[in-house]
Amino acid sequence: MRIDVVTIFPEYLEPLNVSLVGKARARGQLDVRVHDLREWTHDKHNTVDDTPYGGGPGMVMKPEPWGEALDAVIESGAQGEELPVLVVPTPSGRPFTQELAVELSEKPWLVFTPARYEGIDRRVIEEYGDRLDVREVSIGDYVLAGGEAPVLVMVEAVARLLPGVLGNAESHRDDSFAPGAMADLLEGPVYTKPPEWRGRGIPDVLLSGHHGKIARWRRDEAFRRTVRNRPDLIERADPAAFDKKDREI
Ligand code: 6GU
Repeated sequence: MRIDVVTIFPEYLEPLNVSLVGKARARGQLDVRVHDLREWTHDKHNTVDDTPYGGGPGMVMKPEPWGEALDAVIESGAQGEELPVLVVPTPSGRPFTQELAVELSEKPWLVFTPARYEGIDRRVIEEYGDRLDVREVSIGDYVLAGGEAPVLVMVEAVARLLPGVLGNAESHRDDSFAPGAMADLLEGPVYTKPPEWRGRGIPDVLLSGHHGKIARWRRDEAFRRTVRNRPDLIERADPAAFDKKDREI
């Protein structure tokens, strides 16, 4: 997969050199290209923002640098290569979910446009919406100063789904929000050695070697945790997803 990021803070994307994403890049599984939006300005001060039409607080990102930057990035695709999906981080976008992460992980090419200030002139989103699949996406119900941190979040969520990026092919099977038997439930608690730490032991069932009992215990713990932390997930789920033992909890 290829990922381009256009930003006025390229250094904010440095963490993409580290850990899972960094390793995927080093192995050639992921081609990440970070671009400085100011390279597509032409004035002495490399201006990227201006005051909003209609008045109001804050500044709006000017359309011309974004247009030149996105044209250049799109044209840098190989002849005949598919067009990218344009991912526009904004607190007014649709929620970024595991489902969207999976969908994006199946695309060959993503372009992210993290904005600062009050966002990008609307005409940019309209212009590229006529030519590309454009997704305006929010990572949650809070306001950040810019879209760079959301890009780090989204790239990591997508990269770990790419074939061969996670060590163990089964590592996402039990993820919270992963489809399957535990769909709709959060992951429960986990333990490792030593068997006793500061007087605290391990639930006996995990040492029993009884796989059926362990699976049931894990499900019960996942259910309990979901009821406590995310009751909305239980209410939203298909009632058929829950069994009699769940209902006893
Ligand atoms: Cl994508 N951008 C900003 N600036 N704030 C956010 C967000 C995005 N998602 C949640 N809050």
